[in-house]
Amino acid sequence: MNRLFSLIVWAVACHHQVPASGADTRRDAEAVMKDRRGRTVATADLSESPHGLLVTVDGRGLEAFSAHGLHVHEGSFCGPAFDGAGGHFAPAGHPHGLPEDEAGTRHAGDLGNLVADRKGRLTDTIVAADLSLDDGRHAVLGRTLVLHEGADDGETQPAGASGPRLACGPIRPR
Ligand SMILES: [Cu+2]
Repeated sequence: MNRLFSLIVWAVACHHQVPASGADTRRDAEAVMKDRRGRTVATADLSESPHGLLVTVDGRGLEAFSAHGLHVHEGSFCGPAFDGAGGHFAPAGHPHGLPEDEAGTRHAGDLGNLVADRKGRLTDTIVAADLSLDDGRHAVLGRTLVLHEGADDGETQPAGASGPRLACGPIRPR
């Protein structure tokens, strides 16, 4: 009896989540980037826009004025030493670079550098013109977002000499 009741509640709840018109296809995703001890270093909100994928990062507890490379990595999970994240997301190949470099000449997952303020806070929005949430081979849902300990020089292959992986988070639908 209780089970039946739960099932009905579940069915009604699910029904209410279905958009009435089916026209609202806007979707959001998030990545909670944690360090190796499991502490949250930064969160990222990912949403589609007419300009490309917006990646809004909010982090704290970093060293004042420190610069950190940020990339979409191809792996679907972080793993204990963040090895699961694999290499940079580069569906079309190309060498490593920075977002300022023309799309189609660098990894699609190259998101450049974030710099902490004097209080160690990171707040920035990156526009990734050649990424999408779930459209085609440039889709980032189900991949990982990785913040590195150091700055990305945009030149050194394959990862810009940005040092060890400071924090990692799977990109999940919100
Ligand atoms: Cu990386």
